[in-house]
Amino acid sequence: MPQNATTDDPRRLAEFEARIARCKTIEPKDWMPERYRKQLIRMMSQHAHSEVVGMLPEGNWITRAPSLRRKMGLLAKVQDEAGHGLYIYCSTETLGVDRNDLIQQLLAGTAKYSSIFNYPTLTWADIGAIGWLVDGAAIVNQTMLAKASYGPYARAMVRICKEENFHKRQGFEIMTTLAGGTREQHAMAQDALDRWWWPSLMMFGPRDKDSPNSDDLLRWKVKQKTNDELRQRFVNITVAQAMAIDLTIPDPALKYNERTKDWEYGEIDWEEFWRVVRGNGPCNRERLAARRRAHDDGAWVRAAAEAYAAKHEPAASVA
Ligand code: BYC
Repeated sequence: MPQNATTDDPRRLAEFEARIARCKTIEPKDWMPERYRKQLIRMMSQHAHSEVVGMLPEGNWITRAPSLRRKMGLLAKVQDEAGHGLYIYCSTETLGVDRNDLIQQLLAGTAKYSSIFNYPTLTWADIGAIGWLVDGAAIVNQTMLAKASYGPYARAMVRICKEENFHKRQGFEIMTTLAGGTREQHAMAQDALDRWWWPSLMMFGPRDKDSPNSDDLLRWKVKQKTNDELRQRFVNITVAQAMAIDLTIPDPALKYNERTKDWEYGEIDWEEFWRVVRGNGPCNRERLAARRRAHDDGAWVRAAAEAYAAKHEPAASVA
């Protein structure tokens, strides 16, 4: 049972759960248990932060993209990620929190964001690997979240998933080109897959038995599938794609199970996962420093926007 279900009015809680059971969305003005609201703020704000921090590893390659076409694709992708952050901050604000407070938590280093963005982008092939694997993992996760019980979050996911599909295709196209190129290019693609494979599996979160939030989220249909179920779905989709472009998944334990039709995979390094989540991954400090710098550099834009709003909003409301 969710932690504070007993402190909520039992009649309202029953109505709320009946609504979810009928697959009706919960909207901002509907009554909701405090625990549901808190879980959503936690998960959605982490998601918004991930989109914004996620711009950094790829942004690093915009000036070094190998052609104008690749540069335009990458620019559009990174800009999309900023948009995703904005949609999700907006939907989180419908739960009664202030976006500035959430951003302050990120800048103070007290908010989480996806572990995956704490790894470095060493070569151009990493841009292919991120689009293919990281956006590929995000699609698997977020297609399910597009059916989440909280309306504003679910609707944001519909649009985001459409854009993520484009991102995945541009990444897979880069990998296909490199894997089919010279011996050096093929090696570059394989090296990127070797470095991004395991962190991509970690994106889905801890094993189900170590996931403290899943009970609440599954019960209230924010999550429709568990962390392990989604991770398995991602592995099944991605192994076939790697084979199609002649790349090898860096997992000697990988094997197909004829009975379950799943690709079974080896043990994830959970120590590495928790190290990165707790702030000690290869790039955690660099990412936060870059976010803080960008926030400071943008102070004049916020001041100008606020001054504009102060000047024009009262007039707009009179009209
Ligand atoms: N990294 O109980 P659990 C993108 C934390 S960006 C860091 O299983 P839950 C893109 C978790 O927060 C897309 N922390 O949690 C952008 C919890 O800590 P707290 C990012 C992680 O919520 C740019 C604790 O571990 N996607 O697509 O049930 C370029 C225990 O975990 C991670 C989303 O944010 C992690 N990987 O499940 C390219 C999707 N995993 O809060 C691409 C939305 C777990 O209790 N989020 N933790 O202190 C979710 O679906 C779920 O929140 C998760 C975790 C599956 C991630």
